[in-house]
Amino acid sequence: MHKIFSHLAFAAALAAVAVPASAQFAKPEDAVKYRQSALSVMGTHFSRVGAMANGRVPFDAKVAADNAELVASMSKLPWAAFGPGTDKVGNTKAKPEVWTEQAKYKEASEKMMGEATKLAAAAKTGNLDALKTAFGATGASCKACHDAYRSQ
Ligand code: ASC
Repeated sequence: MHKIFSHLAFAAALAAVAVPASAQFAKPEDAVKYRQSALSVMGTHFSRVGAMANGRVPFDAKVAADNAELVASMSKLPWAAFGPGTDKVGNTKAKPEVWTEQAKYKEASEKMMGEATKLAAAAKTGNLDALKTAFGATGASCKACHDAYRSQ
């Protein structure tokens, strides 16, 4: 009996590893909600960095670094939720090109993750000019992806 359970547990573990990222969501709607939520949280923290980069709030190196770190972490999350079958779901603004131009789309997402990582590194230096430069580059990578892959 015990042995059967351990076999079952092993089979379940193998299945979990083999399941593609897109199938980690119970419903396609859940994937859309997840990616929109991740992008929204990322945007919130990016805006807090931007407020300092643009001089709207006083520069606080610790706050900038904490927020930039969150941007870099959050930037890794949305992509697994753009799986097959999540293209015409709910209120998604994702364009068909996400799925028809997979290589270019992946490149754009990787560009954004790279810029977000650089933003976190720049914020850690405590140098406001470095933060401004990295903020601009990160924002441009957000915009490039939105222009190509998000409808108005
Ligand atoms: C933000 C945000 C984006 C980007 C983009 C940059 O703060 O939420 O999507 O910056 O607007 O152009």
